[in-house]
Amino acid sequence: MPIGSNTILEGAQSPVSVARPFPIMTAAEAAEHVFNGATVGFSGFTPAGAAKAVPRAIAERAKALHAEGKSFQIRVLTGASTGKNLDEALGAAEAISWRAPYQSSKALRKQMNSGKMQFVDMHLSHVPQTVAEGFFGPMDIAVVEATDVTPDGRVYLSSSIGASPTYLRCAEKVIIEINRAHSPRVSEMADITILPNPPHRSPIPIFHALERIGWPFASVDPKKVIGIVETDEPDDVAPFAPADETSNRIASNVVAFLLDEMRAGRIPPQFLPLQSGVGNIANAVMAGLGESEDIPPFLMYSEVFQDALVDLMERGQLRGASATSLTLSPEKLRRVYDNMDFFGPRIVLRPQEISNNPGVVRRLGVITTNTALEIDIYGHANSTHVSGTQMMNGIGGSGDFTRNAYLSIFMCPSFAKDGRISTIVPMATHVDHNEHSVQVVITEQGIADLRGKGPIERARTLINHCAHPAYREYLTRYLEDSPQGHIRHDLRKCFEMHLNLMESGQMLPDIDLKQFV
Ligand code: 0RQ
Repeated sequence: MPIGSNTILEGAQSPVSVARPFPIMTAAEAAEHVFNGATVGFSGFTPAGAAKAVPRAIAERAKALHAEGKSFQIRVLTGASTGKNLDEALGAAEAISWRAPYQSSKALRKQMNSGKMQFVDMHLSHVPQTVAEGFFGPMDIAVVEATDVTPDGRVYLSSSIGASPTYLRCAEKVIIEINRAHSPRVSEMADITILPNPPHRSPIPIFHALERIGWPFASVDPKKVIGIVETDEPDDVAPFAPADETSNRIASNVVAFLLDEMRAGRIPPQFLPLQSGVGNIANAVMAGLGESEDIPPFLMYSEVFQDALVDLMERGQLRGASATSLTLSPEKLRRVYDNMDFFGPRIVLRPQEISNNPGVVRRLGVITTNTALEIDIYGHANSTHVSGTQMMNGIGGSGDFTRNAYLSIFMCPSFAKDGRISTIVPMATHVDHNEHSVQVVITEQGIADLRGKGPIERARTLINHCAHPAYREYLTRYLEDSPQGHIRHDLRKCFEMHLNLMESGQMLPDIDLKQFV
C-alpha cells in the first residue's frame, strides 16, 4: 500500500524508455541555469547515484567567473556525502557558501574549519522534511542522476535514493543526468514514497526489513524539467583496503558480544536486523559476522549497502538488506548489476527518511554499529569534531539509528595517531551521542557493556575494558581523584589530555609510543 503522494502517476513496474520531450543539453549548458546564490539539491548518498557532470560544470563556471573577479557560490544540499565530482570539484572551485547535511570531503573540511563556508550537520532522516517544510527556504534547482525519465514525469533513480524524491518535488527547476553506466534494472530495488507533512502522517507500514510500500520511481512535474544531460560514468566509490589487525580485533569482539547476547536470549534465535556505519571498521565487522558459523543468516536495516555485503549475500549469510544507497566499488556494483535476478528481490532502496526512520528502527529492533572519534568514560560519543573544534564528516545517519536502536554499539580503535591520542577520554570535547543512547562500546581491547550501570561503574568498565593499557592508569586516577558527584568530573582537568595534545603533540607526553607499534 503506497503512502504519501508519490502519485503523479502510478503503476509502472519497470523502466520504459520512450521518446523524451525534454531538451538534451551539455553539462555546461545546464550549469548556465545555476545562478549565484542558488540553493541546489543534488542527488547522491555517498558517491552512489551522485550527480556528476553538472556539478563539475558548475565548478568550471565558478572558476571562470572568479577569474573575472565575479562572485559565484551556491548553497548545496545532497542526501549525504558525495565524491570527487561533486563536493571535491565544487570545493576546489570554492563554489559552495553553505552545505548540508553531511560531507566527507577534504576540500570542504578545510573551508568549513577555517570559517570560509557554513555547514549544517544534520540527522539524515530529517533532511527531506526540513526541505519540504521550507526551513531552508526555497530550493531553486534539483540536479538528479537517473537511469530514465518518462514524459509524464517518472524518474527512475540510479544507485541511491537519498533525498532525491523530495528535491524533485520541491525544486523550482530540475535537471536530470541520465547515466548509462548504471543498469536500468537498478530501479527494481527502489521503493519510493514521500511522507506527507504533519499532521497528515500515518504509521509507516514496514514490519519487515524488506517490506515494500511505495513505487520504483520518483515523480517530477514534467513542466519543471529544463533539460537532460547524458553521461556514462561509474560512481567513484573506492574499494576497501584489506582490514588491518585492529579492525579485525574490533570485528571479532563485536561478533563475540552478539553471540553472547544470543546465548543469553537477549537476541532472538532468528537474529535482529543490523545497521552498520561506513568505513573500514564497519566493513570488517560485516565480514566478521559473515565468517561466524554461529551467527544465523541475518537482515540489514541500514542506510548504506557496502562492499562486504555483496559476498555475504551471495553466500546466503545476508538474507536481505534495506538501505538508501548501493555504495559499491565498480567491480562489486557490476556483480550486482550482472545478477539482478538474484540481488533485485533481496535489496530494497528507500528514501533516507524511511531507511533511517526512527519509528521503523525502533519497531524492527535494529542492532546498530557505528564509529566514534572519541568516547568519554561515561559513554558520551564524539563522532564529528576532532578536539571539539575541527569537523571531520558529520553525524550522518548514526544518530537516527543509535537513538532508536534495540542495541546500540559504538566501535573505535582505543588509540589514534600511533598512540599519541587515546580515544577513551575523561570528557568528550563534543557530544553527538550521549550516555542515554550509547549502550555498548567496543575497541580492539575489549567490550564495555554499559547497560544497567550507573556512571561510576560505566567509567570503570570503559577504562578497564576499552582504553589502551597505556592510558588506563591516568584515566583511573582522573576518575578516583575527581570531586564526588553523580558523575565525577574535575573541571580543571577534564581536558588536560586534549591540552597536552595541542601543546606537545601527545595526550600523555611521557608514554612510550613504541608499545603501540
Ligand atoms: O585519520 O584519516 O589521517 O588516518 O580520524 O579514523 O579510525 O580511520 O575511522 O574512517 O571509520 O572514521 C567517526 C570519522 C571514523 C566516521 C569517523 C583520525 C584517524 C584517521 C579516521 P587519518 P578511522 P573511520 C552512517 C554512519 C560519523 C557518521 C556516521 C564518521 C581518521 O565513522 O564520520 O557514523 N562517523 N555515519 O587517525 C583525532 C581522535 C581520532 C582521530 C580517529 N580521537 N582525534 N583524530 N582519528 N580518532 C554512514 C552515513 O551517515 C553516510
